[in-house]
Amino acid sequence: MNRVRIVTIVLGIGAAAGGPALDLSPTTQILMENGSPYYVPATATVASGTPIRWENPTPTHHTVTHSDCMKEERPCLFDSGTVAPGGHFTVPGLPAGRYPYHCGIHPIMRGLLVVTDGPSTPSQL
Ligand SMILES: [Cu+2]
Repeated sequence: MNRVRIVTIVLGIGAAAGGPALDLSPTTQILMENGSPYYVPATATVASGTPIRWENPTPTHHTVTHSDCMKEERPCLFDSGTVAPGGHFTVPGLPAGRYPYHCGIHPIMRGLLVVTDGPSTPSQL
């Protein structure tokens, strides 16, 4: 009986910490870093409709801001606002296209999101 109780507790901790059970979704993850290349991977390729999630494990505030949208006369499709240390920002999925983005606080931080047609396109080969 004690063993059963211990297993239950361990599983509970895993779920609360956001363990592997939450990673089953096809969300693409991009990490922010304080050094080059700043966004990892700097160029991420995802299928349209796949959510993209940026994680900020750094001790610094950052943003994920769609670039060049104003001058190309198309709407800016995402702007995270300030993402605090330990925070994250998720875009629920985008139409196919190329989306350069940057950090509004540190303009040297630049990344590129390439969204391909169709859900079956491999994201990494
Ligand atoms: Cu930044």
